[in-house]
Amino acid sequence: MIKWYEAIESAQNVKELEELRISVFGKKGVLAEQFAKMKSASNEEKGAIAKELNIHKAKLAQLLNETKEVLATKELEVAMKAEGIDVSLFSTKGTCGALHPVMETMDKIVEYFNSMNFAVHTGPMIEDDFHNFEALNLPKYHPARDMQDTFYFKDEMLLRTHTSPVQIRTMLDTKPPIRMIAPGAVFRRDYDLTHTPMFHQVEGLLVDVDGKVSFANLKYILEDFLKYMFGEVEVRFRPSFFPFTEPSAEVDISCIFCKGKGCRVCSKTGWLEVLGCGIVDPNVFKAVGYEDVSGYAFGLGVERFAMLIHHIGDLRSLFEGDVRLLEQFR
Ligand code: 2NM
Repeated sequence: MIKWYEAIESAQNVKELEELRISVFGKKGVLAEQFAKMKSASNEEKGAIAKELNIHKAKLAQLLNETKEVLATKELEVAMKAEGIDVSLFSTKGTCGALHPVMETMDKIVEYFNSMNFAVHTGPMIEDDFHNFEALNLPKYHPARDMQDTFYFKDEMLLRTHTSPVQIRTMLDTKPPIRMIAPGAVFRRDYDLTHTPMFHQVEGLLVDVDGKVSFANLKYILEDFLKYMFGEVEVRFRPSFFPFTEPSAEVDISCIFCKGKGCRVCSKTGWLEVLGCGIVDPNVFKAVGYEDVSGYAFGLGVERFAMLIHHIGDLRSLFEGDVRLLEQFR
């Protein structure tokens, strides 16, 4: 019997111990065997053997339980060390999102015009013909409508091709004076190296009630804005045409890559086109019922600004949703 005590005491793990338990207490175990032998003993001996065996039985059971507790605790500790998480450990590399460069650029543009007391207005992306075209001095069959390729639904509903319908809605809702910008997504049927069917614009509108809002006012704020966005650049205004403004201009900055010397980005011209603007056409004010007012308006593409600011060569990389682009802007 002594050897079983020793075996239990020297067991290395719970599994080994369980095998020993079966060898001692099992149906064909040592105790069962000893109790069976007892049957052939004399009646006088039986009592003494039974007493001794029962003492062994109780002692072995206690030893098994105690040993099991010790071994199980040891095994748990080992498992916890191996599988556990050290919550006090500092993380060296984590995954983390980032603000998309287009949105970051939009925020910076909005921040500038907020500082100049322009309110932010938004409106629906699904628009009707009146707000997107008619009120903007683009009557049906006007050749200028060909300037945009439009996504149409039925019943003259469409995806807005610019954020100007927000200006129209704001003018219809509120009395002048107005100082507002409309940032948001716009949609055109166009897809190539420099065009995506969805992109973002910020358009601005200022309307005043007395005196004339001048082109000089417009020129001042846009020059100030472009220097805020791009640093010390030259700004030039080129006469242009938009149905909703008269006179109209396109605005260039001196190339921020070659400082105006001429390079691939500016097609050797030394200039980068960044804005469109003008004095609001009287027909636009007529469409919203405004009288005796004057104003200026402007519009820009946010993706183009983001690409210039961050030296992003391919417009489409802004729309692929690849985290490797965003990781560079964390
Ligand atoms: C541009 C260029 C010039 C413009 C005009 C208006 C409105 F609604 F007031 F007539 N909103 N935006 C405008 C003018 C937009 O984007 C290149």
